[in-house]
Amino acid sequence: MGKSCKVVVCGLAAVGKTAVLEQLLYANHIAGSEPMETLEDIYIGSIETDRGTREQVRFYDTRGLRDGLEFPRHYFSFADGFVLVYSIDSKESFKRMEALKKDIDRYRDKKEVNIVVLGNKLDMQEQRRVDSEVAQYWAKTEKVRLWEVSVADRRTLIEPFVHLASKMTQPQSKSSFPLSRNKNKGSGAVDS
Ligand SMILES: Nc1nc2c(ncn2[C@@H]2O[C@H](COP(=O)(O)OP(=O)(O)O)[C@@H](O)[C@H]2O)c(=O)[nH]1
Ligand SMILES: [Mg+2]
Repeated sequence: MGKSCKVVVCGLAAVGKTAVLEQLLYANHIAGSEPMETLEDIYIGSIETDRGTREQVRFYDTRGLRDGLEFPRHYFSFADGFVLVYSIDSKESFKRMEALKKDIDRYRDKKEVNIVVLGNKLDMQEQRRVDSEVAQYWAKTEKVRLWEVSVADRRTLIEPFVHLASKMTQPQSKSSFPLSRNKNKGSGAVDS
């Protein structure tokens, strides 16, 4: 087992950050269930990378951003990776995600920071406000990978997280996670 990587999960309130983690690690989130506001929770996962190694990852699930709420700067200095989440039914959430990407570029201390972007709630096609191609074009210019995902379809969540874990732990290994979370929550496992 390699070193433990620290991944910060961030984005506008209610885009599904907590739901994504719970569904990825425990497969127990029902999309549309009563939201509970997050302050900060830490989930510990063991992920099998695409090189076949298993890496421990610490996910920091952060408080959802709203108007007037700045993302705490301290996250920028210790994170090895970021999962930026927006919701395809909210242009505002995409804008906030773009702003977070800029802030990461501005404030990060480490040279090597891996970022993946999730456009969540893919199941809500009729409410789509963020065009798929526009989002992918943005990702290309920013040199980040972007996936549209849905908590309602857990399979869509695996690839982005395996990719992130694999990148963060290069050059040694590949990916698979058994994941458990600490801090008064529970524990779980993810097999791809
Ligand atoms: N339809 C749908 N609802 C989702 C999805 N992901 C999350 N949700 C719902 O969106 C709400 C907010 O989710 P939550 O994880 O608390 O958002 P957070 O504030 O970003 O942590 C909850 O009611 C979730 O069930 C998804 O992929 N599809
Ligand atoms: Mg939350």
